[in-house]
Amino acid sequence: MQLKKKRVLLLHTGGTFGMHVDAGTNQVQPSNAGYLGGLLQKVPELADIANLDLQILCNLDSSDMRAVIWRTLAETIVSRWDSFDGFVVVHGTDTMAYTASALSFFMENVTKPIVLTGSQRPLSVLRSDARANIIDAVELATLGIPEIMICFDSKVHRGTRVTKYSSEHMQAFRGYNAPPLGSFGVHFRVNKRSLRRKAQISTLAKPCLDCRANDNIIAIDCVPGMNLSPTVINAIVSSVRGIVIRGFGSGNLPIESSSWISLCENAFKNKIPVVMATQCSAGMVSLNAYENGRAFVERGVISGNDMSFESLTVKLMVMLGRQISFDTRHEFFAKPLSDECIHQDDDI
Ligand code: ASN
Repeated sequence: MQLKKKRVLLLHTGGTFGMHVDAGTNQVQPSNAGYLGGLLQKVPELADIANLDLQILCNLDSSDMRAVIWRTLAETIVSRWDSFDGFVVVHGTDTMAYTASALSFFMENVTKPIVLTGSQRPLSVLRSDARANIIDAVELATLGIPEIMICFDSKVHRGTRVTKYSSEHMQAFRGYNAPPLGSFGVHFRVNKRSLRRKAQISTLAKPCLDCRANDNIIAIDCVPGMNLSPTVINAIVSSVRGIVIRGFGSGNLPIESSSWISLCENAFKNKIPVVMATQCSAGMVSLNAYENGRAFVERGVISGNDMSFESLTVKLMVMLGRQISFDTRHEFFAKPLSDECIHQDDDI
């Protein structure tokens, strides 16, 4: 007996996947919508895996992604929820992890797979990773895993626990403080212990949507010897609603010169939340570990905990969008919304 094929909606948002490389300049150029309409002709196997429908939401380099487009994407998925068993979002790799976090925070009670993918090389060129990635992503979207995921180079990551780490390798993504959820080899292997338990709700129920997010934030990297002038501090505090600082190691900043402390004190006075992240590519922020971190705990700085930079910045946008009171900012950050951080009392 032939099993009925699953229905998958492919939502195109842009990125290298659908572009072509101009032979003369080697520049990656956006291609026209007609090319995307021909996807099934280029990768006919997709039709064997699922009944596909295609919707082109936009055709952006993902550097131009922002909160308002995340919202449109989430609303589109929910508006078409009943007609599909799974969703594949074709997206540029540069900010894919931010979009995956945003969808994870915007959508509660996800009972069907939502899979983001893209490629390092366009589908139209030789030696492209686009073909394998889209085949894996569509297959994953038929498997009923109730998660928002990034599927890339045969690995599957939770949307809130992944980071882009290479602009060169086909393996562009890796997990951040978390192992992959699964991988495609000869078979698809799932890391069962990492998967969420299936929700006790019907897949007919639509996810609850809360797409409020305020992206008026700034992220600053500290380097040794870097000081912020009073003019810069004033400019920051008077123009943004939230601040992320990427400190050293477990979240440390210079204290012998007072400018970082001054930034945090000024932000505190103006009820602008400051979140400390780390420049390390693994591990967690532990502000109490050193004097150079404790000084910022005393100034009300929020710990980024073990969150990826992408997840942490989007969580700050969500906190601002939901108008969480300044006094409860630490609690909001410490509590996972979508498995983006450990519960404070769990071991990492
Ligand atoms: N600049 C592209 C983007 O993120 C990179 C890619 O998709 N590989 O849209």
